[in-house]
Order: sequence, then C-alpha cells, then structure tokens
Amino acid sequence: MPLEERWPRPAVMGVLNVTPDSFSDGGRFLSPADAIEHGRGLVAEGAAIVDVGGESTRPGAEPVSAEEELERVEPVLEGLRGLPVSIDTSKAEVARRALELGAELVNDVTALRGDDSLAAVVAEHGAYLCLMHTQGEPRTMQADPSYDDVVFDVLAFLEERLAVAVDSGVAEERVCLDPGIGFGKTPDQNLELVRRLDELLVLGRPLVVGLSRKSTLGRVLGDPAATQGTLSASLGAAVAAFERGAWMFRVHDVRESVEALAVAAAVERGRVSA
Ligand code: HH2
Repeated sequence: MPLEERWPRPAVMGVLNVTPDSFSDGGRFLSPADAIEHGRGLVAEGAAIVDVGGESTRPGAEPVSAEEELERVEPVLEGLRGLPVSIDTSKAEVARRALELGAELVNDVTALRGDDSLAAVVAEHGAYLCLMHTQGEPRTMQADPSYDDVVFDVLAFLEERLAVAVDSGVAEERVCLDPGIGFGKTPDQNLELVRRLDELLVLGRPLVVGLSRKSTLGRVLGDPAATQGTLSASLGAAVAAFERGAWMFRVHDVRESVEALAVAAAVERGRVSA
C-alpha cells in the first residue's frame, strides 16, 4: 500500500525517545515500562505512528553502538507490538530487529548514508522509509552550515537519496522525504525551508517535518540562547508547514498537534468533515 494511503495527511508521528540525552525529553522514558505506557498514550491521543528512537541525534550528541541502541529499543518495541511504530535508526542491525518486532517504517536521519546494509533490510521487509536531509554529523553539524540555496541543495540531496533507495529495491511508493529541520541548518535556513516547503513537492513524495520544540522556535520568540521551542510555537510551525504541503508531522505533543492540524485541514477543505 502506498504511504499516502497507509498514513493519510495530516499524519502525526509521536516521538518516543528511549535515550538519556535527547534535547527535549531525554531520560524521561528510559525504563521500558514508562516508554511503553507513553507510546500507548501517544496512539490514544491520535498519533498515526509512534517513532521509537534509541540514539539521540541532537546537536553535539555522541553516537551509540548497535548493541546499546537495541538494548534500549527492543523491550519497548515488544511492548508496543500491534501498534503502528517506526524505528528512528540509521543502523541495519537495529532496523532489522525492529521490523521483526512489527515496526513498519524506518526513519533514517542519514538517508542511507550511515550504513550500507540498511537499504537492503528495508527492501527485504517491504518496509516504509523516511529519508532525511542533514549536513554533517550530529556531533559537529551546527558548527558552520553552508549552502548555495538551502532549498535547492536539500531538494537535490533528497532527489539523489530517493534514487539510491529505489535502485536498492525500496518501493518508491513507500518512501517519504524530510528536509531535516535543525540538522546542519541555521535558524534562518530552517525558516526558509518551511517557507518554501512546497518547492520540495516536485519530488512527488510525502514530506515529513520535525519542527516540534526545536530551538529555532525559541529563537523566533526572542531568546538567542534557546535550546527548545514551546508547545504553542510548535503548533504554529506545524500549521505553517501543513499549509505548504507537509504530510507527516513528527511531534512530542500529540493531542495538541492532532487538534491544530485537524483545524488546518478543515480550513483547507472548507468543510467540517472529510
Ligand atoms: N528530528 C529529530 C530526530 N529524528 N527524524 C526525522 N525524520 N525528522 C526530524 O526532524 C527529526 C528526526 C530530533 O528531535 P528529537 O527526537 O526530539 O531529539 P533527539 O534526536 O535528541 O532524540
């Protein structure tokens, strides 16, 4: 089934970080029982899919081994069996185990550049795949981001990575693309990407955006040292991205995001119900 049918727009992807160091919720769901309860709650609040991640990708984060990542995510995936789940990983070994445990989508922030074996694992399982743009590695990506034109550069990158995925046997109808807000971009570059998000629609694939609580939102509200954005700023950003064609929204605050996007979608339709 094409991704657009599996998760109709606007689809909310709830974040479930099983990490000690994620920038907005690190350490909160390290115990499997807490993480499972939180994940179930996200679905109850209207998440179309829960994105389980065992490695932080925030600026400055240190990489973790596949063993450590698996140790964090396996019990959580077991506890969420039967619910729609994605695995936020760039490692083939972690993705394989997650797909065996029922995950449907692999969310790879390296867009298949982190592990040569990942594309084959996705293809073999007929899984869905999210390819995200980033410039540089998490440890250093905010040091000096530079682009000719951030939107053109991101577009060219995603086009190339989509071709790589398809050449590796991943069905194009199962791929979604993400400009990677906050990944090797200045606040102004992030805003430019959202402003011109519709230009990425030429790629013909659903667009995922992760703006939730990101520091650019705090900068907009006047704090030059902000490391996080607020809930209300996140909702404003999600609606702005929706109006420019975004399909899936990776968020921490599911209920509020579902409600905000339901209204944005109703306005787009000009009708209460679909
Ligand atoms: N952002 C983060 C992590 N994964 N995946 C996609 N597709 N798009 C994103 O924008 C994105 C992502 C970073 O946010 P968070 O999960 O809150 O922090 P951390 O990476 O530290 O876990």
